[in-house]
Formats: sequence, structure tokens, C-alpha cells
Amino acid sequence: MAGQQEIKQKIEDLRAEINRHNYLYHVQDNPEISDAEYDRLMRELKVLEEKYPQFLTPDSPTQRVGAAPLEAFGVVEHPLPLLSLGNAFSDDELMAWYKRTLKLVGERPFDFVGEYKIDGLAVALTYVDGQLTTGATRGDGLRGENITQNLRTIRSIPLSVPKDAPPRFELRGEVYLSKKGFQKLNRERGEEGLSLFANPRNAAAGSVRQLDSRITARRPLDIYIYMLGYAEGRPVPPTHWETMEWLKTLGFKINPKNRQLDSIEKVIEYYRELEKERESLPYEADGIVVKINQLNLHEELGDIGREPRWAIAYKFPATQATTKLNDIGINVGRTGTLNPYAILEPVAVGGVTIKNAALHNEDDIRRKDIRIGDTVIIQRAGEVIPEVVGPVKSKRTGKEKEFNLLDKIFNKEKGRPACPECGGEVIKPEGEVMYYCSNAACPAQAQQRIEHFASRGAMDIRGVGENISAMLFDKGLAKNVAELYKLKDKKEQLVEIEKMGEKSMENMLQAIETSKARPLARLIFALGIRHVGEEMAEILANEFHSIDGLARASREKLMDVSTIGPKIADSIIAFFREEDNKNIIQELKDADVKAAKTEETAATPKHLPFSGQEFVVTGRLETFTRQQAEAKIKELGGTARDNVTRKTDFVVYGDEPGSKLTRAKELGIKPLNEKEFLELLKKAKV
Ligand code: 9MJ
Repeated sequence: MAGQQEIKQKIEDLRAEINRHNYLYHVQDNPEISDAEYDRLMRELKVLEEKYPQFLTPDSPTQRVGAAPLEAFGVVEHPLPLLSLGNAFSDDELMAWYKRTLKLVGERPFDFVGEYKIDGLAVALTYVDGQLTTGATRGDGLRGENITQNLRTIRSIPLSVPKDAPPRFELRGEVYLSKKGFQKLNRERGEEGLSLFANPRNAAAGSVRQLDSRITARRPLDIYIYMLGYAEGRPVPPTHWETMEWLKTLGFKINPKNRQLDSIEKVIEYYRELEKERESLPYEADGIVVKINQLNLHEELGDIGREPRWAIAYKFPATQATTKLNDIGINVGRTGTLNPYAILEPVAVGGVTIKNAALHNEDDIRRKDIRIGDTVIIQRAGEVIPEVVGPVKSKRTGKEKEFNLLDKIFNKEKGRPACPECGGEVIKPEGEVMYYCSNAACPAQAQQRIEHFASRGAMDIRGVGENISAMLFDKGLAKNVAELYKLKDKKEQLVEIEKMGEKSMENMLQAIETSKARPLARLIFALGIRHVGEEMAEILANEFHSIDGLARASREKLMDVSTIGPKIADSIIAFFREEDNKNIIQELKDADVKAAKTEETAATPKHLPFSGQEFVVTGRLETFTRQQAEAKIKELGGTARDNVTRKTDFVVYGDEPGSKLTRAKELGIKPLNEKEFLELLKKAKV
């Protein structure tokens, strides 16, 4: 057995290691190891401290929750500590917690509430006399950072509450960024040449801890409230479940996935169910939280260290892991981008074996200092392609090699860098981070354009996925997207395609026919114009009304639209100038692809009170969230837009409306305050 001195040393080393990772994760928002590895270190320390309590010290990382607040923000003392949670990683560990609880509670009956454990940032919100007065991070559990200004920018946090709310109360919740919001943010940061966030949690933490709250305001942050900290001056419900229901009535956002569960078996069933659907969630969740429902038992059970005995986190299997980066390969995207990807030593992440992962672009590889031969952290989030978060520098041997994209694709025969698929010339437009294959006829691009055209957010042609589009292309049955509409004359060749039975062929042909009625915005997106995503396609459809209108638009006209900058404008112009693209568009028209303005008008034209009118909602309204106001406008046939243009009919404004109201006044558009808007709604309904 190891001597006492050695054990003490081991414990101290572990603490130093954990403290370092704590700092990297909580203060720098820049972790070096995966969450799973961090959990492992923490458990190793806990086990040792339990076995050798003589070495337990109050400053051990097992005795605290996070890291110290940044000095730059004011400090908020939490009247009641913000707790962290103990973890269970298996049914057995959950059952052990349950049995411990049973022993303490005795004969009295109790039940549970199950909740998703969102991987965001815990905050405390204090309301005094109906107003949000303080918003703070958890910090070390006792003292957090004052981030009130930043939290005020989150639309789902009410700034005031109804009169019947307690005169003083504090709520705790998790601030998070959706997976989509995270990807969008990183895409934009990549395009602007900024460093990328490792995951939505870091992005959310980085966003609420901005010293300039205008930056926070631009990030699509959201919150779910998960408990009442305390309330003064008014009685509160006796259970956690009823408390959450009551908080809903005060206007707080409570996760609809929460569930009341009357036995531990039901808790386990709930865990299995949520684990299955977690991938399809719009936000990251790393487990479930199980809470005893009866609040009197919370008081009685109390805390151990900074963890409540009345709750536990039952974690999902890890989606991060470390492995070796064996090499970096290059594939060609549908817009010709040369995308570097990681070739990894295969590793299991959340039950799936990962061999490849995304590496974004060469600048990002440099910024993160990822080298071939490194041990790297990889992660898998939702349906997103796994990605390399960064290197574990402490594991370097000195043999790792830096990556250079142009060296990698150097073609000896041609004596220059060349597209690895077609040998085409490689370009890097000024101000962009990506290299491109400039050959419009590059087969790798053409095949992926078909796949993209048929994909869900685009023309949504069921049955034309990755494999079929590759086969159609390789066999020469569809060399471009317009030729999909000629497949109905090629049935004999189609049935010869491997794995394509008569029935699936008929289904595919039917799906191709149906896609002719897709609205204009989808067709614009489906064409795969560089820098034109789903949202931009929607804006273009609303602005230009037809493919011809868009094709005719000048650079100036395009840039008149406030969300279109020179990069997008140039890309649209270049697309429509290309002879091949002109031919494809003509062929699509000949095939009777309608590109109707909207799906609804194509099917059932009807007249509603706001039909043909465009609204922009800006600032903070009292009665609705912006989304609710926009939903009302759409319900009544109007269009809700993000930007004020000459076509805008009304600008509905609330508190702090900003530049949109100014622009409306400049353009002579009638602004409506909230009262006027409500009157308009009332009139429209009669
Ligand atoms: C999260 N992160 O979603 C708690 N949490 O309760 C939920 N966190 C929590 N509950 C007590 N849903 C301490 C932390």
C-alpha cells in the first residue's frame, strides 16, 4: 500500500491539476481536456478524500463550485449559495443516491421532478418590487459577477413581473445558446477571422461575460429557469413542481420537458427517453437533473459540501473524448471550398465510433495550434459533424507537424497547388478564410450540388440523398439539378441503379414532381449560391419576388437591402453571370419548376386583414415578446421582417427601439407604439 506521504502528494497533485482545468474552463472559457476527463479527475480526488479524510481541506476543488469571478464585473454576494450538483453516471449510482435519500426521509412519501440538465451557464436573477434588479453568475457559489446589464438583453428574461409576485425573490436558471445559434455565431466569427468557440456552453459564457452588453444583445441567448432560490413577503407553493407552474404564470420560461415522476423507476425511464431524444434537441444537454419534489424535504436534507442532497445530475454518456490526430485530409465542398478534416485514431464518443472530424479552415487550425500527431479533444454535438476542439499541448512529444494546406494539395505534375478532386486551380478570395477550387465543372462539387438541391431545407426531395445523388451523377443520369426533372423519361436506366427498386423509383419520381411547387425562397437556397443560406434566401425572395428579378438585380440594388454586404452581392452576381447556371435556370423553368412566392399562396390564396403589409417589430414590448408579436402579424396575413426598407409599412416599437425606429422616421414610415399596435390588432380581428 502507498505510504501516507505519497497519498497526500497524489491528492495535492490532483487538486492542482483540477484547479488549473477549472480556471481554463470557467474563467478563460477555453478548456484543455474533455468534460468526461475532468469528471474522472474529480471523482478520483473525491474517492481519495473520502478514503483519507485527514487530507481533506476546505480549499479543495471538491468543496467549491466554480472559479472566482472576473474582477472587471462588480461582485454579487449570493444570500443563499448557488449549489452545484452531485453526479451519477449509471443506474446503480442513481439508485445509491435514492437509497441514501430514503434512509434520511424515512416513512414520509415523496416524488420527483425530472429535468434536462442544460449545458449552459447558471445565473441568479433577483426581483425587488416587481423589477429585475440583479443578475449574477454563479462564480464560486458564494460570490458571482454582476452581469445584470447583459442578462437584461435576453428576451426571455422578464424585466418586470406582475404585481402579485413576492416583493423580493431570487430565481436560478441556465442561460444557453441553441446549437443553431452557436453554429451561426461560429460561422460568422470564422468569416470575420475571429477565434471560434469550442462549444455552445463556452459561447454562452463568453457572451454573457462581455463587458459591452451590446455584444451580448446580438447573441441569440435564451434561459430556462430551474429553481426558486428564495422568496420573501409572500407564501410560495409547497413543491418544486407547483413552484415551476407558478413561475410560468409570472412570465418565466420553464422547460416544457420537465416532468413530475412518482417513482425512481419512472425516473430511469425518463432518463432513457431523454437520452434518446437529446441529439434532436435544439440545445445541448449533458444529462438530467433529478429533484425531490417536496420543498420541506429540501430544507431537511440540506447540502453536503456545495451539493444539495435533494437533487442529483444523472449524466448522459460523454460526447467529448481525446484521441490522436493521425493526419489532415482535404475534401471539396459543394461551393468548391477545400475543407480540411481530421483523420483520427478511431475513438468512441457517446456510443459512436469517430474516425473523422471537422477542422473548419487553415486559419482556425493555426489559431488553435493543432498539429498533425497531436492528441486532440474531439466532440460530437447533436446532429452536427464531430469537430476538433483543440490540442492537448501537455501531451506533445515534439514530433508533431504543423499543417500547411497549399503544401498538402501541391500537385507535382502541374507544379502548383491543385484541387484534389479535379486538378482545378485553387484560389483564396481576398478577405476570406477558405480556399476554393475555381473549376465550375469540378465533379465533386456538381454531385454535392444535386444532394444539396434535394435536401430538406431546400427542395426537400425524399429519396435523393447522398448515395442516390452520387449514383445519379456517376451514371450520367443527372449531371446537374435540372436533369432531376428529366429522370421520369429514364425509368429503364433508373431501375438498373443498384438498390433502386421499382417502388422506391416511383416514390422518388413523385417526390421530384411535388418539389416543383416549392416556394421561391427554397429554390434560391437550393441553387447553392455561395454565402446564401436559408435565411438569406428568404430575404432575397421577399425582396426580388422571382428568380429573374434576382438574376437581374445590380450590385447596388442588392446592397440596398440592409443585410446584404459586398461579399454576398458579389457572390450572387457571379452566380447568375455563369453560363452553366443560366442554362440550368432555363431548364428548371422549362421543367415547370414554379418557384411560387410562398407555399401558402401557391396552394390557397386568401385575403387576411394584414395581407400584403410588411411589419418590423423592434425594441422591448410590454405585452408580448417580439416573437409573439410577429406571430400575431403573420396570423393576420402580414409579413414580419427584420429590417426596415422602403417596402416596410409599419414599424412597431417598444422600449429601446434603436436604429430601426430612426431608419423608419428617415424613410417616412409610420411608427406604431405598443398601444397603437394593440388597437390595430383589435380592429383587424373584428
Ligand atoms: C440545468 N443545468 O439545466 C439545475 N439545471 O438545480 C437544472 N441545473 C440545478 N437544474 C439545482 N435543470 C442546482 C442546479
